[in-house]
Formats: sequence, C-alpha cells, structure tokens
Amino acid sequence: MSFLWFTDILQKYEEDDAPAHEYLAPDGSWTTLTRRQLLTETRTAAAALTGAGLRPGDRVALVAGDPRPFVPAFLGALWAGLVPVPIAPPPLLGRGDAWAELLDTVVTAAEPRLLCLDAAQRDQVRAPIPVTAYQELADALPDGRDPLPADPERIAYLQFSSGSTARPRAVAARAGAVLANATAIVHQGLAVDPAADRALSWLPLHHDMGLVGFLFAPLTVGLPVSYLPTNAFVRDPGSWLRAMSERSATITFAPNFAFALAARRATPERVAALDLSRVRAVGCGGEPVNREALRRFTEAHAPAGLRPEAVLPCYGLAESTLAVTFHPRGTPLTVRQVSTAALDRGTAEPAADGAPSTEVIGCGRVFRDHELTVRDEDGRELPDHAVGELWVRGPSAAREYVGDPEATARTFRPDGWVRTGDRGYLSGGELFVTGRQKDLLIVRGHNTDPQRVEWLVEALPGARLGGVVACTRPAEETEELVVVVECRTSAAAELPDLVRAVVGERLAMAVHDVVPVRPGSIPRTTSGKPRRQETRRRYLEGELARVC
Ligand code: 1ZZ
Repeated sequence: MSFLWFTDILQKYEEDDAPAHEYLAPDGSWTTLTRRQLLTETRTAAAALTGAGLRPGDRVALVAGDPRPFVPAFLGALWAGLVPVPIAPPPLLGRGDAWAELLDTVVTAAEPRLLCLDAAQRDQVRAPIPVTAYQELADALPDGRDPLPADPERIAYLQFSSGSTARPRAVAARAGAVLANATAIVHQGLAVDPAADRALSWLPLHHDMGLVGFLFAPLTVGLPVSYLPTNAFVRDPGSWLRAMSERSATITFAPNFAFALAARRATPERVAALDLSRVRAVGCGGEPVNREALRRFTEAHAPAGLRPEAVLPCYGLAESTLAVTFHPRGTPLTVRQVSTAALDRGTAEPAADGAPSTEVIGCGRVFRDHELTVRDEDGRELPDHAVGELWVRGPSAAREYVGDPEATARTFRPDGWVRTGDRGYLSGGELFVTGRQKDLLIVRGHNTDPQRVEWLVEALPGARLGGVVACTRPAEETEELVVVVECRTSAAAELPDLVRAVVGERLAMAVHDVVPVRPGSIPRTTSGKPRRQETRRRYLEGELARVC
C-alpha cells in the first residue's frame, strides 16, 4: 500500500498559491502563507538544520511559542529526516525553575543535538546543548534536496506527554500512526470539506492537540488554518472568539477550561460584535468535559449565531497519537444523570428521584479500525456500564516511550493495547470518561473522582477556575479528603467553610482540610493541567504556602 507522508504532500505545493496558513502578528494583523511559501520555508529550514550539522535520525528540540517561526522549522526538520521534539516555551514570568526542570527532562530522555527557539527567548534560556534562533534558520538557502522516502515505521517526532501526574515522558510518534490519526480526525471525526471549512487554533504546538489537530490533520486535506499564539488567548480569551468571527472559522478545539473562561469573559456587548454562525465544530477534549462550562459557553455565544450542536466532546491521549473518540458531529450532547453512589461503587446507573446524581457527558465512539475497551485491575474486559480503566488499540497507537522501558512495559502491551490510566464506561459503544485511575480518591472505602469535588469548589466565589485540586492525606486506618484551592486573598478566610458545606451537601463527603493558596501555586503540566499527585506531595511535605 502506498504511504503518502506529509513531506510528499508538501512537495506537491510547488506551483500552488492557495492559502495554507494565516498567523496572527503581535500588532493584530494576519500574515498569509501560501502553500508554495510554506514549501519554500520548509526547505529553507531543512537546509539550515542540515547545514548546522544535523543528520537524518538526529533529534532537534523545538521550543513552541509563536506558531509563525515554529511551523516551518518543525516541517523542515521532518523534511531533513530529523526527529523534532516540540517543547513548551519558558514562562513569561516566574516558574523558570519548572521550565529548567522540563528542559532537563527533555535533554535526558530525548538527547537532542540542538535546541531552536525564538530569538526573543534566547536570554531566558540556559541550555546544556547548542542553541539556534528560528530567525537564523530563515537565512539559509534551500538546497533542493528531496526528503527521505516515506516510511510508516519511522519515528517522525517525539511527543512529550503531559501525563497528569508523572514527569513528562517522550512518546515515539511513528509516521504511520500519525497519519492514521490525522486521517481519522479529518474524515471520520469531522468530515472536513477543505473548500468550505477553515480551522482556527490557539492551542500550543508542543501539545498533541495543537500539533496533530491543527498542523498534521489539516495538511492531509489542505484545510487552511489560522493560528493565534497561545499567549494571545491567555492574555485575552475573547481574542479566540473574535478571531473565529473575523477569519470565518468553521472548526476549532479547546480544553474544557477555555470554554469556562471564554464564557466568563463574554459580555452582551462583546458577543454582539461577533458572527459565529459559520462555526460547525467547537471540539472540547484534553480534560474532563463539564456540562456547565459548555452550557454557559453556548448560551453566552448563542446571540452571535453559535449553534449548541457545534460543541463536540472528544477524548484522546498522546499515547494513541491524539484522538480516540469523537462525539457525532452536529448532534446534541449526550448527557446522563447517573447515581453518584453507584458510580463510586463502579457502575453507571440512572439516579433514583432525589438521590445524589452526577452528570456525565458522552465523548462519542472510537474511530473505525480502532478498539476501545473497559477493563478491571486484572485486565479483564468489563461489560457496558461498568467503570474501569480504558484500553485502546489500533493504527494510531504508539508502542513506546523513548528511553523508559519500565513505563513502556506498564503502558504499551506487546499485543498492541495501550493502557490509558483513565477511568470510564461504555454505553452502547459511547464513551463516558469519569476520571483518572491514579487520581482516584479513596476515602473510607468510598471511591470518588477528584474532578467532582473540584468542579463544585471552583464555582465558589473567590476560587480560581481550574485552580482546585482534591487529594487525600493518610490518616489512621483511612485517608482523609484535602482540597487545595487557589483563590483571591480576600476570599481565603471564608472559603474553608464554604468548601466543607458544598462538598458535604452535594457529595456527602467530609473535607478534612481546605488549603487556600495564591493563584499559580498549584503545579501544572506543560499543557496546563493541574498535577494532582505533585500537589499532594507538596501538601504532605508542607511546601504549599497557605494564604491563611
Ligand atoms: P494528552 C482538529 N483527557 O489531551 C482537531 N480527553 O492528550 C482535533 N479526560 O496526552 C482535535 N475527558 O496531553 C482532537 N474528554 O492527555 C482532540 O487527558 C481530541 O486523562 C482530544 O489520558 C484529545 C486530547 C489529547 C490530550 C491525555 C489525557 C488523557 C485524559 C485526559 C483527554 C479527555 C480527558 C476526560 C476527556
């Protein structure tokens, strides 16, 4: 079977002046890159990287910040047969130590020979390997060399997985798996029509959702993409919606927290200036999907013509390249009220009238040619509605973490199954994700997913959205529930009572300690997910500074 890799697709762009990408510049203007220009810049970067002494198979770390210089450098590395290793940019302010630790992990695990970054980041970074600015790569002359012949087995790039709890690990993304996933997203997940659709993204390109979702997947069919730097969204979440309206975007994706944030910032005047009537897919994945956040988002933007059916939950992970399931496009959300007590016992049953219930959202079905099962601790397959660990298998699945045989053996089975470490259940083929195996709270023999506690707490006045971690501390014969909450200093004194009351009332659980901390105190992964186990460790070691 012929294998058409991305460098083959780019090679066809020689005489093609259709727009490939648009990039938002700091002054608010958009720069268009045609397909021909994208090919030229890719070749230029490939020649510069080869000129720097790198050879096929060598790894090159690429700091992702502004997409404009990153994208041609990344494609240029693929062209030259190198193995790019995208990494998160250093933070603009503070937390430099955490970034130095990340760089250390990347250098140890991936052994890159060169680090490329934006000239503006140079002073911020001290690296134990040679460093080049993207701007210097752009000065090279394309050398006309053809890319290596495509090979589905070749490791195309390394994807550091944000793995909610552990140190990041480098998933080896093989060309065949990347192409399989990108193709499934475009054809099965979204039924993209490149003539009518336009994608738009602010997602970081060091993360699988940005990289596979908005670089590889669109390239498979020539879907034009508009890129905003992630920082533009972070500074002003409204910039996402404004750009969608301005660039007539039809497809965009984001994690749950972005929906909540955008809804908070939407005022009737701001929304009145938007036209979102062309948007047909606003995907939500990458973290637990919260019905309330989606509802607030769609309600706030309905006056701009956003259709609620455009919201499309999905589930995936870097260990299966990116996406595993997609909610059927253009259909209303699947929302189930299940008994909280039954869920905690490990089954999803409808809640009896008046009994405490938990709302769960369907994330759709697994892609064709892929398999998704729910298993118990011994790896035995469980029936529909039983909660267990999600295992996936298929052409998108990776096979190893680079340089970590132990983690590889735990996660990747020789028969192709990938243990996700996530918990959930299937109902007639539809996936409902309920939490993460490692984060499960076990209090007095009662199992609960931490996000249920966290979502209740983050809605309290003064608490920071996405800034709550529920974990446990050891106590005599059992574990006790602890809630760490980032909050405004003025709210810190009131919060503990509020937290105890709401968790007690809604989940019938006693909270033993509430720890108000300053915003930014909860450790996060490079894609912004709270690291629960690390938060717990810091709590137990007394490293968290309470506000009061
Ligand atoms: P990562 C055109 N998780 O986050 C664009 N989904 O990978 C297409 N938890 O390895 C874009 N509910 O960093 C398609 N629904 O983390 C996007 O994240 C499809 O714990 C979504 O193990 C892909 C997300 C990829 C991603 C993976 C971990 C998972 C899980 C959590 C992801 C979730 C979810 C609950 C969901």
